[in-house]
Amino acid sequence: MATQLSEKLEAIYQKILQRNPGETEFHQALREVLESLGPVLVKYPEFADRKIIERIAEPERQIIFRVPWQDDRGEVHINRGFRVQFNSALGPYKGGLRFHPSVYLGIVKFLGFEQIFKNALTGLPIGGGKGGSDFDPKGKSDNEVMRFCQSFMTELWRYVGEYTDVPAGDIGVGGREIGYMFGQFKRLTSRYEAGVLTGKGLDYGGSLVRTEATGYGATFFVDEMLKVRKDSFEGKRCLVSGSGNVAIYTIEKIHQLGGTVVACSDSNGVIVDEKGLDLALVKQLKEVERRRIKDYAGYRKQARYVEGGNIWEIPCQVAMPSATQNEINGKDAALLVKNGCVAVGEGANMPTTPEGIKVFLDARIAYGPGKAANAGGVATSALEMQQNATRDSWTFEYTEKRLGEIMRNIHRVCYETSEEFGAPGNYVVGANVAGFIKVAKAMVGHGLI
Ligand code: NDP
Ligand code: 2IT
Repeated sequence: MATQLSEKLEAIYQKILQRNPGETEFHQALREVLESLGPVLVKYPEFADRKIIERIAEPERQIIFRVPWQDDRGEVHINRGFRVQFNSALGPYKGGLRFHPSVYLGIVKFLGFEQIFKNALTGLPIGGGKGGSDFDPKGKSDNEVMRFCQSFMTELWRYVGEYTDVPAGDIGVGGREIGYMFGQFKRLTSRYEAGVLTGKGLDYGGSLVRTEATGYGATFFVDEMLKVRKDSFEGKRCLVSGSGNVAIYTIEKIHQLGGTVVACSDSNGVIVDEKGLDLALVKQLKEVERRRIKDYAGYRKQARYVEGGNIWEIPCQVAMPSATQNEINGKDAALLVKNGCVAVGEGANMPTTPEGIKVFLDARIAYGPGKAANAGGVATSALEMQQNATRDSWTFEYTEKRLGEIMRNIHRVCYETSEEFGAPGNYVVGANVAGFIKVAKAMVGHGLI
């Protein structure tokens, strides 16, 4: 099913695979980028001469560590912590931390690898990195989460800092966890270094709009793709998978732009509300009470909960996957297209399998890949770093305006690059090529390091 690579790129790909056995998600993310790079190596032979691809695919540094902690009954648990500092050509390593039982090196590396190009697309001075742990925050008390975060930072603090590596949130890591990690960093270092983490609380150096940024940004990106097609969100029936941070603010912005989100989900099932999701209720259940999305059905008569359901079977015009990797396979993609879906914007990282991507591209619907569409989160993290560096804090309106400009710019760069490289309207090619060239040029400039 995968697109052919040139002989040279195939050889590079095979060699990287052999060096990194078993890291299937990393292999998938790598292959997707390589499939876009053929024409880049023709235009820039110096990238091949200097082995830029081989260097980009090898993280600059990888840290794996033990994270011991005690639960509320005093039982001892051991988790594994990761930080992969992938590429610092454009700035300090930047990228989130994921706490989820599925986390292992292959997941952290796929996320870190994509982060390099995503961060380049923002136009802001940030390199790429990612980290996390196989810790499962579900069902843990507040005190257990705090003890875990403190233990995690007790090792991580040596490797992070506003000029070296700036982590943030991702799945399972939100404002609460960032707060506990910031507190422990401050305690261990005796430094109030606000710029060491982003996604902080608004009381201590966080930025307005960071909470909303990924979902808002992804929706802005889809809005731009629709504009190219002389279309808009107005009156559109939409699906948003997941019910976490990205999903919630995607729903909010879609509703502000005149669309209606009729379903969301979690790893257990799907909530369908044909009248449009009641976002205040979703926020109360998920953000305030930390409950499951299933409980929504108990408060809205017309809503139904489908345990184990597949959200992509519901007809829609716009789909915004906002849960996790590989949540849309080839069959799901074909069903979406068949049911009249005209635009897909990825709030999640790599939510569509290679087979699914092929279906969207062949059908020529507007398809915005994660590394472009969800870049609003990390871009607003970079705005938080700017505010911290100048000890300033901006208004919501100003910060959202900056986010909107950044997303429009990313869309424009991806679109123009897709045209320049012979694949007009293919945002996968646009994002991969534009992101790669920016990083590659900086690496050439830095010499062989
Ligand atoms: P949250 O932890 O807030 O929410 C995650 C949501 O996705 C939950 O509803 C969760 O359901 C669901 N989910 C997670 N893992 C799985 C799984 N293996 N199978 C099915 N459902 C799953 O995370 P975010 O909203 O922050 O992240 C969502 C996606 O967006 C991720 O891909 C992340 O990498 C990406 N992203 C996040 C950014 C951010 O700023 N937070 C920025 C850019 C991208 P359940 O509760 O059942 O696990
Ligand atoms: O995948 C992502 O871009 C994030 N989880 C956000 C990273 C960040 O540093 O804000």
